[in-house]
Amino acid sequence: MFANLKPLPTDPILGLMAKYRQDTNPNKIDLGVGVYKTEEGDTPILSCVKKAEKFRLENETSKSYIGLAGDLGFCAKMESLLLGEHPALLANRVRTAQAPGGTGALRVAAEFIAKANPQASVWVTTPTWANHIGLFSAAGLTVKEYPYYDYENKGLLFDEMMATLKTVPKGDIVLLHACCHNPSGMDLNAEQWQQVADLAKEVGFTPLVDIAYQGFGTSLEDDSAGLRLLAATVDEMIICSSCSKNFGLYRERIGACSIISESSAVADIANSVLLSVVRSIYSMPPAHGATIVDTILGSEELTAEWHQELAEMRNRINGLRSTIVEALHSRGVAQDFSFIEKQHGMFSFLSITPEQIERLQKEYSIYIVGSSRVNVAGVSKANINYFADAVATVIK
Ligand code: PLP
Ligand code: TYF
Repeated sequence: MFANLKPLPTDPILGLMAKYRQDTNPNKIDLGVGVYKTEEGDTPILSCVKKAEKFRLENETSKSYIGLAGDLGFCAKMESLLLGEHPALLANRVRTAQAPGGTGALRVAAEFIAKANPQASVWVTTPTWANHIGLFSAAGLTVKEYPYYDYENKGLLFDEMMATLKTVPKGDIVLLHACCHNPSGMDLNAEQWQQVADLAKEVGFTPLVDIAYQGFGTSLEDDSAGLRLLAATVDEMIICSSCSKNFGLYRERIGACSIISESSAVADIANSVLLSVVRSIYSMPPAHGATIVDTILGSEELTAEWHQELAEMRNRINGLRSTIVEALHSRGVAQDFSFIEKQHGMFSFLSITPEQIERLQKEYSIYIVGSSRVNVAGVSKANINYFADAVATVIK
């Protein structure tokens, strides 16, 4: 039976990661997979995480199951982190299930949507994180796209986006990136978020917000402002969050799927469906990541330390954006790269050709995703000149 299987392509981003690891060039630079890196090129464990782990190791009393929704303390703290003191929370309209990473949360959301409305299409930005398409398709949902990134002007196709969203049938899902859009780095501003929220209310589509980089853009509050605005306008919404980046907990696989319903009574029904979905996929989520986040957010001291460590990561990324623009422009390149400074999070498109990307990899061991997406955090003082010289050479 297995002999009948056809081989499938691997994830190009993860494939690039493997290729980089095999490269023996001492000057190699990894600007591929979206993982934060320090000036030294490491992805260390946050100090607040180390402390929380130590505390848990000493104080954990049981390894018994934690239940379908996971760690309830974690779930409540995530709701506050995402929504603040939001009317939807005060009205008891939000239910959250801990999930194995943001990806797990998205897959749970996909199955939840398939139960609520199997005919629903999920609308995603052009372009979007490639996994979005696979995750929703795997749940049997149709994935459609709406215009988003303006490749030519390195901004947003906001009018085109709104024109398409106006045509979305009632009951469909529109996926929005809360901040630090992957792969373009282009985010909606507050006014645009309000327009999208008003349109959702008018047209009747359900927003699904993917928030995988809260705190990496401008601040924890600002990065969730659009999401909060949406939740204040519409009756129903889904939020898929991830602690991989902002807590640096990538391999612990920790995230959450939150459902906002029109009333507390409907929220209870939605919750029963959400938990039944969880049970049919993995029964219960792993505990470790949730206990770490719960411990940090439950301690004023550790929360303060986390805010500081998060700000360090964010400031480094934003500083590198300016460094890259300066380094390229100082080499007299004809292309204008100033857009990199206007974008947020770890990613931007360099907007160079596939041939130039290939030359960077073959001749310089600089690894960039085929779409020209770079992970800004992979640049450092030690490699910026090598990187800028190489880019300037291949785009001449
Ligand atoms: N959503 C987006 C847009 C992402 O870039 C990522 C990437 O890591 C995720 C969700 C999920 O991340 P994870 O499953 O590692 O928590
Ligand atoms: O886009 C990225 O690089 C991150 C990490 O299958 C990632 O979101 C990439 C691919 C993948 C899982 C995570």
